[in-house]
Amino acid sequence: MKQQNCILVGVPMDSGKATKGCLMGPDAYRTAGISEMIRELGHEVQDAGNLAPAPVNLPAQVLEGSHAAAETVGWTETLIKTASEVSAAGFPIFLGGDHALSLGSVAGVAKYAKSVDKPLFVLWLDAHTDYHTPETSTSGNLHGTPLGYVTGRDGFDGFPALDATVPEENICLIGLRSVDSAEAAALGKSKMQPVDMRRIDEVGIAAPLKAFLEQVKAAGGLLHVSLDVDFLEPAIAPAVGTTVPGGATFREAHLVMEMLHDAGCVTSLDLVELNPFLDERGRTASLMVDLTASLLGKRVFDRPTGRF
Ligand code: B3U
Ligand code: MN
Ligand code: MN
Repeated sequence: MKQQNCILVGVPMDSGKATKGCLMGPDAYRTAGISEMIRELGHEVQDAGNLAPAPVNLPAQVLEGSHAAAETVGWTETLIKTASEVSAAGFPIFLGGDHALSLGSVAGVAKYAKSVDKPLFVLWLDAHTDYHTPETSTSGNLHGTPLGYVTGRDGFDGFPALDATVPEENICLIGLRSVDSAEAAALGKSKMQPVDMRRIDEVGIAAPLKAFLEQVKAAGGLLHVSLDVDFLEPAIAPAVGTTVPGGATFREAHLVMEMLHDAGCVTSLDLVELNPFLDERGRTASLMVDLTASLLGKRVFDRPTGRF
C-alpha cells in the first residue's frame, strides 16, 4: 500500500440496536491514538470530526418493526453523501458507531466506485452475516441489515434509493459463527462468499482471503473493509455488545490486516461496534487501532530496510 491520505470520519451512531455505548467509539479511537499512529507510519491524516444524522420523519407504517428507524435512515443519508465525497479525496476510515453505519458508508463508497467506473468489492469481517432485511430481522436491530441493503434486497422502504448496489459475488464474509435462519436461507441463494469459523479451522484464514484478494486485483477493483469488533475472539476484544465465542485470534486478525496491506487494494475501512462502556482499560480500542496499523503497513520486520 502506498502512502495514503487518511480521512477519519467520526460516526457516533448508536441507533442500530438497543444496547447503548457505541456513540463513544470515535472518541475512544482518538484517545487510543489513531491519528498519531497513522502519522507515525508515514501517511497523511486529517480528522473530519463527527457527523450527525440528517433529520428524518417516517410515515407511521414504514419500518415500524425496526428499532430507531428514522434515526438510522438519517445517518444513512448523511453517510452516503459523506462517503461518496471523501472517497474522492483520500482513504476514509469510518470510526463507529454500530454496524448500521455501513448501510451508508458502503452505499456511499459504491456510489463513488460507480462514478469512477470501477467495481467495488467488500470484505466483511464479522461473527454475523448482517444480511437481514428489516422484514426478516427478528430483533428489529438494523445493524443486522447492511449487507441486505447494499446488495439491493427488497424491504428497505424508507431508506434512500441506492445509486449503485454491490454485486453479491464481490462480497466475502470472514469469521462467521452466528447466522440467523432467515439469513442462512437467503445466503444459500446468494453469490456472496461466506467463510465460517469451521472453514478457518480447516484451511486457515490466509487461503480464502488470498483467493478473494486475487479476485479483487484481477478486476482492478476498489476494496472496502468492514471490521466488526465481534470478528475477534471476545477474550481479546471484550468491548462489544454481541460477543460470540470462538472468534479470530490476535494472530489471525493481524495476519488478515497484513495481507490486506500487502495486497495494496484496500480503499476504505469501517471500524464498527466498539462499545467503550464495555471495555477493560481501553484494550479493545487499542487493539482495533493496532489492527488498523497493520492494515496501513506496520510490520515487525521490514525486509527491504532490515528494520524491526
Ligand atoms: N443476526 C442478529 C444478531 C446480530 C447481527 N449483528 C449483530 N448481531 N451485531 C440480528 O439481530 O440481526
Ligand atoms: Mn456486524
Ligand atoms: Mn457482528
